[in-house]
Amino acid sequence: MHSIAKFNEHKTKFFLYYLYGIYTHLSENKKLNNYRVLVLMGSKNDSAILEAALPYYDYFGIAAEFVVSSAHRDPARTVEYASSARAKGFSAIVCGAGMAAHLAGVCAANSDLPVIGVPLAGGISDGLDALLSTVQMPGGVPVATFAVGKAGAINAAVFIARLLSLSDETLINKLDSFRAHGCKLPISV
Ligand code: RP5
Repeated sequence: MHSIAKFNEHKTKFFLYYLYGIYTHLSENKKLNNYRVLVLMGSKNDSAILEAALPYYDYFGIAAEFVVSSAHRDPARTVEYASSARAKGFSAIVCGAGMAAHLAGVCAANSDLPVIGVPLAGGISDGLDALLSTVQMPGGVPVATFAVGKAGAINAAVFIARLLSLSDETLINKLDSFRAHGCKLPISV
């Protein structure tokens, strides 16, 4: 009798450890796969600059989805992307556009997610037109506007990692290593 009770006790303990293992595995996975960022660009020609940030998103474990949708050439589609982004599970929207760069502004007008604008060169004064079009938003409709070009695209990824690190210790550690490498990606990502 005694040995049966002992056996049952072991079985119960084993079962509880098993459940705990499943729970830990699922929550780790959730943490790793949870973050999604929508990266919109005004033209296919903008993709090389915006995709330069891809290794940074990878390093921080953030899934970045790149989509071409112009505020001017595909207005309805762009509004749909912005207004459905939160429900689809995105944590932020990054918008890269050149010339009369209204993409980030349109997204900020149609979503309450953090919207980051990356002005791109190609128009007048190497992107000064896009910078002013992106940054000069009316009060209440914010677009966090970063540097023109590749640096801005990369900083968008790092900034989003910093925002998400407010509630994620794994990201705090990743940011620590990133800083220890001179704010560059460690060699083996
Ligand atoms: C913007 O105007 C795009 O973001 C691109 O940088 C620039 C030129 O656009 P396309 O003529 O290549 O469509 O809308």
